Amino acid sequence: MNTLFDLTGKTALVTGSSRGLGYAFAEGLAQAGAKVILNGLNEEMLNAAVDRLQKQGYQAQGVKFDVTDEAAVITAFDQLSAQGNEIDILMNNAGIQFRQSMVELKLEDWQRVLDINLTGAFLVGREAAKRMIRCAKGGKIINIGSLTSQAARATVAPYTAAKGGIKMLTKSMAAEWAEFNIQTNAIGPGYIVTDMNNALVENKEFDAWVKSSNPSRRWGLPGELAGTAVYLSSSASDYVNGQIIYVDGGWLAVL
Ligand code: NAP
Ligand code: GCO
Repeated sequence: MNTLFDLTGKTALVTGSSRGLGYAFAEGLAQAGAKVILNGLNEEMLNAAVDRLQKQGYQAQGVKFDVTDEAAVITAFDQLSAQGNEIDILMNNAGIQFRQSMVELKLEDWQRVLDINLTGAFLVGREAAKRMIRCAKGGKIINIGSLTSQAARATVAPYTAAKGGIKMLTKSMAAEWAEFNIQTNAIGPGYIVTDMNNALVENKEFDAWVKSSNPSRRWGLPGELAGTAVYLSSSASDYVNGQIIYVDGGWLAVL
């Protein structure tokens, strides 16, 4: 049983892992034995994140690219491959939030959220799958959804549309790539304390709503999602495909 969750010898790319959930995912996969490739846009934050993991003795390196930039995604995978880093595990985690009522929402803001949160997962997932298929070693792809993959909240329409798309893109990836021994699943985090939600945590009414709306009566912490990431990255989930696992304190389970 203890080898079932062992990621020794695996190389994992986690997009958007300079901070927040992505960093927690990368740390968890590293603790399970994987070599982790971190990613982000802010080079200083990315290097600091890599440094923190290396100081803990983990195999970690950074690759800066914008998940919406098709050419940059391809170049990043080519560079990683040239270094001998074929990706066994991909976590499509990079994402942004934009909160505004739809009637006031500008098309450019709608598009930016969809580009990063949904199209970015397609672009990076496609590149990873192409190479996993070519290497014929199989692989694991984990997309990061949200409670909004299942239920909507007012003022976050582009984010909700993108995360609903992530759930269905996950099923599409499973439909097309399972035969190549690639398992594609998603994680749907509840309300977690990260930079994305700082304003919400500090808002007394919103904080009270989060605590009253989920039976665990609290926000989640990034490290509480790492175990699910390790499970979906490991042999323990070799017959799991197209699923979304909500790590939400029970939020979606109750009325
Ligand atoms: P966060 O703290 O704001 O971190 C976002 C990360 O994404 C950063 O590392 C950022 O890089 C990176 N990023 C943003 N745009 C990018 C791009 N175009 N290309 C590459 N990297 C990019 O967010 P978070 O809370 O950790 O969220 C991470 C993921 O979990 C997102 O997909 C989010 O939708 C999802 N999620 C979060 C929660 C929650 O409660 N926090 C719940 C459900 C789902 P830089 O640091 O360089 O800007
Ligand atoms: C918001 C939050 C949510 C959470 C998460 C919940 O504005 O409601 O940012 O979107 O981050 O996605 O699962």
